[in-house]
Amino acid sequence: MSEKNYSSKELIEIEEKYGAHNYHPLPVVLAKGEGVHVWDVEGKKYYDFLSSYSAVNQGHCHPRIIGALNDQAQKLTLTSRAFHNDVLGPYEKYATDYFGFDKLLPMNSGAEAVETAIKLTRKYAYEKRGIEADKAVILVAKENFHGRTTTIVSFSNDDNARDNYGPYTPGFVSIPYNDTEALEKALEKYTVAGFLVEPIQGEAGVNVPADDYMKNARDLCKKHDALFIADEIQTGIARTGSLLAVCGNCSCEGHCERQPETYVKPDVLILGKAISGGVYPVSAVLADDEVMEVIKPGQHGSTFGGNPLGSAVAMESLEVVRDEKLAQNARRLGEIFRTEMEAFAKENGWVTLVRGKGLLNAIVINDSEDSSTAWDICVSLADNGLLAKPTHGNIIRFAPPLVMTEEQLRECVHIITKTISDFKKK
Ligand code: IF1
Repeated sequence: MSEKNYSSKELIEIEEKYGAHNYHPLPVVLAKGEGVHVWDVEGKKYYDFLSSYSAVNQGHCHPRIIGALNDQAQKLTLTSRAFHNDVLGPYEKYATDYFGFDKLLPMNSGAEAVETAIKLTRKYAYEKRGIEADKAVILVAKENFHGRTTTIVSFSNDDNARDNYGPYTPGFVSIPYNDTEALEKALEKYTVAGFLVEPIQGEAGVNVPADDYMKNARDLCKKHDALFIADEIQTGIARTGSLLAVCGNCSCEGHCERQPETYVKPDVLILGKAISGGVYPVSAVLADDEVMEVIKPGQHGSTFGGNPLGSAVAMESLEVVRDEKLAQNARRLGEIFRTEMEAFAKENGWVTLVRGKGLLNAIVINDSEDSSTAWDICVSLADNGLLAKPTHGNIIRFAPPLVMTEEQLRECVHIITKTISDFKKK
């Protein structure tokens, strides 16, 4: 097919006509990515401050990860699990050592991994704890985002993600986020199989809980024999300044040292996105044998889960995180970002709050949730060469690739603060 050089405008029109309208993207059409930068069809260069929702922590098209993709793609891409392949075992060994668990169950999308964790948790409750069939409850936090399957949206309280997809899957109880007392009460009231929670709520607007929330949740779950399930699909892989957000404030050397005093080890760890550097869909559920062994042959799986191409890409993506000390860089640059933005918020009427951890941050815009101000500011940011997007209404998330330098970060802070200073409400 001849590659006509469509303009951004033409490409948006083609998508509009032939594609489902399940997204409302900013009017930017990207054609190239390298490190912290992306370029649109017309060649305009941008800083990427979304990182594909924290899937591109290692930077766009990282040469080592692309190299791993290309090498494996020349050999073997998919075998299904009907047979073994020579990459899956080494990947499982590498990743379970990397994160400190006995076993890994490989899947593809984040939602698939969350669904896997739900099935694992329920099966463990019935077969190991003797909970009555179909009576297991999984606790979830209000304002959660765990994906978009029918079961997952069954426990979402975001109407846009949930409406008109019923009938909904039962067996989930919502409790307030960052509320240890509410968690304890629910654990006492219900037959709880597990508590599924994001260490920081990304989509809800980068809600950072109290420092001891994860540890308290871990301890309460242990006390009630419920599994503590950490969804680190967005917060994991060094994004929040530690290898895992549940690590707390350990002095992570780019590789989880599992500091006993701060490492809050979940019973079930869910990973996705940056585990494969934004190069290929890979997700994973990690747990120790006591939990993982409830799944026997034929009881769970997927065509692409554990394929050699994704496994090779994931190993290299994780190695890059460790070699380039991306957790430390995220922690250091995140502190600079919040300090600079907090100083700006003091003198500018548009920014009411700055919050985040590592390089997962957000600002709250001083306008109503249903106003278009946050969106309009993001359009102006794009005009000024920086890509970001609002989460809910008046909150703008800022999450650049973790390979950013301090000089680049300071340049981006300048772009953000100047854009907001010059912003005039329409
Ligand atoms: C969209 C949100 C972010 C996630 C957590 C599981 C998943 C996600 C903590 C599911 C995915 C993505 C999905 C994407 C936009 C983005 C997102 F806005 F939807 F909520 F990041 F905050 N757990 N998040 O963040 O993983 O199946 O997508 O691989 O659906 O619009 P997935």
